[in-house]
Amino acid sequence: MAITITAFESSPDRGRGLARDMRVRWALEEVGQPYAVRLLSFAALKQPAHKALQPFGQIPTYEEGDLVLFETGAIVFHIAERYAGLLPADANARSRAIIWMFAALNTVEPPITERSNAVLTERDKPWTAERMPMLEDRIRARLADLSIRLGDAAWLDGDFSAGDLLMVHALQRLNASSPLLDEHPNLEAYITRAEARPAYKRAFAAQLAVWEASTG
Ligand code: GTB
Repeated sequence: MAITITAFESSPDRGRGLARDMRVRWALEEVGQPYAVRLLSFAALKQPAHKALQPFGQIPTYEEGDLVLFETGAIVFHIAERYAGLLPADANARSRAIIWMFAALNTVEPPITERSNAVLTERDKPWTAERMPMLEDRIRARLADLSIRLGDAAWLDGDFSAGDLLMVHALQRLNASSPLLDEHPNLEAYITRAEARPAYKRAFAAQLAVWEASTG
């Protein structure tokens, strides 16, 4: 069944792989599934046609035959369930990999997103400078615990999984805007290892090409 996803026609990250279609592209590349992309303007995101697919007016969405999905966690989970390559076959190992999908989305990513929002949209507010140390301490605490758990392992639990994919993408948001990761060389190496995967490189090149085309 043909797969179509949505993405920004002109991404605010200028093709650095930070917009969330990158997760879906990367997951599809890991499992070897081709996909088409429908590019949307910010205005189109808020139109009824897109909101029928994504009630919050965001990218990405995922269409496969009659199936329409939104939320990158659900989309990556669907891809990992349907196609081999992102979750182990052993039931317990699979459940442990799924833990890391939830940990990435529910425990590690929220403080990172909170800080990014403060930097991107609240920079000029009088309280942002006062709030920033607190936001960064919350991230620091998560990174310290994650770093200890990862130790010198290549991936969070055995082979590379959908949990690593979501975790790395959450952490990359920090790489772009803060030195917090510098405190944890093993997390930096973890990101570098993930970025060296051929599937990651193909996904990154595809979304960068969209940005380059949009700038002529
Ligand atoms: N929980 C949803 C999911 O995981 O699918 C969140 C989806 C989401 O945040 N989508 C964003 C969006 O459509 C784009 S990716 N925003 C438009 C809107 O809400 O109106 C988030 C994002 C945006 C910009 C950068 N950047 O510039 O670095 C990085 C990530």
